[in-house]
Amino acid sequence: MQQVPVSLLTLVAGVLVTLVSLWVGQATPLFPEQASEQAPLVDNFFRLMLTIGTALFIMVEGAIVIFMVKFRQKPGDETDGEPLEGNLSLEAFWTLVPAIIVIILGVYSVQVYTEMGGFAPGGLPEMAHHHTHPAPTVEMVAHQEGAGMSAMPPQAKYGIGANPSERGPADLTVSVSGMQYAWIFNYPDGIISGELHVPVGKRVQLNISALDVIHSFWVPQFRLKQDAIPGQPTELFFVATRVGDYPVVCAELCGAYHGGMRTRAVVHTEEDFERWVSENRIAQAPPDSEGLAIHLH
Ligand SMILES: [Cu+2]
Repeated sequence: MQQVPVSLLTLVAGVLVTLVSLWVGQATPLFPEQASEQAPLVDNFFRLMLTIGTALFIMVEGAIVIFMVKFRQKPGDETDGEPLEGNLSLEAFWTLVPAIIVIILGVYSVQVYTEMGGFAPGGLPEMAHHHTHPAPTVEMVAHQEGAGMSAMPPQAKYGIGANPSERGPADLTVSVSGMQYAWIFNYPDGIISGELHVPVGKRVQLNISALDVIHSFWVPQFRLKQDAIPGQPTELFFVATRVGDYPVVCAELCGAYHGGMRTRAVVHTEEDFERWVSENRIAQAPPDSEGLAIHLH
């Protein structure tokens, strides 16, 4: 019987590895649902990495298994293995391939980050208005908005969406304060809530701050995560695409009850959101809102 040529075997193996890797990358059930415009960008990037990783895994582990079987010690063979020295072309090959993969992934990830909003390069970090207020109040929101409008030098902004030229103006801006162990959301009209409520399909801007230690604002279904840093404002920009109720998780170990630092991000239809705003505006009329702010201390 004639032997199958090695090159043909390699070709078949290559095709199989490619197909299996593509299938694993596309069919992975690892992700929760996509609930923001930004989510598919992140997922596509992750799927590419998973595809490449799967191919490498099969090739490396496959080679180990094949070599274990094919070059195993024969019975009675007590001789040493053949001494092998460097192989320049092989070494160049296994250096070049990972280098190309890393460069491609690097360029792609920057492109995804820019598409999601990126961050504005340069400028000075804004330090004002964050040490004077012990708790997030309506006043604090007003201060932050005021700071944005004054003729101060350009401020470095960190986070997704910090580059306005990439994303345009927001439809809704919410100030988010992280503290041990809760998130407080300040809305326009002086509404204060422990939950994030946003309308579907609208451009939402979150101005994120921390009152004590570093926290991290994370909504897995939005594929967005941003640190909340004391003294250094950060932000997130997103468009929610699915009505629903999603978890907000603190993703930075921030103390003993870090695990309990969770709340909800509720995506409403537009009418629902209007109703939520008007209900809370009535419930939190000025005298009450001060009472609530004091209560939060
Ligand atoms: Cu936290």
